Amino acid sequence: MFQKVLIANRGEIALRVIRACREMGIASVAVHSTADADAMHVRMADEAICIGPAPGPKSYLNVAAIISAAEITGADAIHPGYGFLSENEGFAQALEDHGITFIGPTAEHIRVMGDKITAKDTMKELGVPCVPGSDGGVPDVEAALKVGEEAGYPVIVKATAGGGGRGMKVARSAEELEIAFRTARSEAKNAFGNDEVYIEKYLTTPRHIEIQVFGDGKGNAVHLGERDCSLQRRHQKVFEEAPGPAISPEERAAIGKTCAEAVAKINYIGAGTIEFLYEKGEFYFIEMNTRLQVEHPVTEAIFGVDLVREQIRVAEGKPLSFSQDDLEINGHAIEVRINAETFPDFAPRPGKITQYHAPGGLGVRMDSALYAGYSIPPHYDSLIGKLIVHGRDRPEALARLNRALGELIVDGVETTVPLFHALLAEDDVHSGDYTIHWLETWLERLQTG
Ligand code: MV4
Repeated sequence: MFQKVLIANRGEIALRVIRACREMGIASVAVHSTADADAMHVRMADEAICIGPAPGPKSYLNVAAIISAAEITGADAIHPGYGFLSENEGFAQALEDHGITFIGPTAEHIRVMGDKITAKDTMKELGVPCVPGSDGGVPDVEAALKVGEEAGYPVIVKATAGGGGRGMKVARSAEELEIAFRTARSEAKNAFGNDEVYIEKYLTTPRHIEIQVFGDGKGNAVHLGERDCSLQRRHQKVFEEAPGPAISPEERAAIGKTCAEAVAKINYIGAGTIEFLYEKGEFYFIEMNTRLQVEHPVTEAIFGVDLVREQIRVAEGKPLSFSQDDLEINGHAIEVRINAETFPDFAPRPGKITQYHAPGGLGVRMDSALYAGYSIPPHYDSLIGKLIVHGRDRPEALARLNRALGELIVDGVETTVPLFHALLAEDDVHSGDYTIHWLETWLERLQTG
């Protein structure tokens, strides 16, 4: 049992973890930068400790300062939230070395999945369907052209140290591939200090479907279905839902089973997300995220489980509180990410919140660390809240989203709420008929009139 958990994060996700701790009778420690002294997570935690100046690398990414804070406050474990140190192998290892529990997977699993080639090799070995392409890293242009020839164009060159859309180049012909290969290499060298790249067949019209998995670290694992996160801009998701409107119960059961068995086999512990491209009825693995994701609440809504509580339980060495057979989907959930940004150009707009009112009522959850009088600092990402709605079916969830957006008041800064009102006026959003390219194409059309 943990007596005290330190949360190495800020904003809404820090509140999310503090809430789970409180329900479990565990004391919480907030850490914060000097810019966040007045932040809600500092107020809501049982204790708070300043770990450094405003810039992320000096505070929320400062491993030594965070471990010192855990030692000073006597925390047994650290929850990393998402972003920051959540998928940092060195941090997980450092905690292990200091006898502090990392609430997440092992350093080894973070390492394997962080390198996209070893992740894909591992998944292939475990029977998870992958995108056809090179067998591991591609050493030179000649080898690249051979892969292009065999897979057929278009292909995509990806950096093994990349992920989340960083370090990718599409090539539509052998001529383009020569250039794409060289640029991808040199950009990867510059960005990640690792120039290894691999090549895949480029899928032109896929959906982004991700499977939520959960392991106990002792060879048992379950899946909690999929989320459809196809509506995104520049690799930033804006609208996520569960279940996926394009996925049948049979497809869900089959890919879910494959994923749960895969992570069980490697003794995976905690929450994980296996990302796929989905096209013409087939799933193709692309990456695995070894953290709790921003959009986890849509899965919580339809399954009625607390994923952070389960993360803490398995980190304590306890079993999951449910089995696969206990997990049944109830209705439909949608999350929209509300950013302090202009619409339609998405320029960040930090500033002082003069009024704030969260929507409520049946099937509405607002995860946010905002309050009236709070000043959004300019140093961090612009997510200021997640609105999650749950209904008996997709049309009910969409109607509830529209209603809840109408109740939300955020004054003092611009937000992306107008984006969601505009999206809710689109037939394609109501039919669920979109690919990963829909949103950017739609935004281009908006901008050019
Ligand atoms: C792809 C792809 C098409 N074919 N791989 C982008 C993020 C990274 N996780 C993988 N990405 C893609 N990989 C193949 N073989 C298209 C994308 C992609 C994408 C994927 C998911 C969500 C949004 C996307 C937007 C552009 C490209």
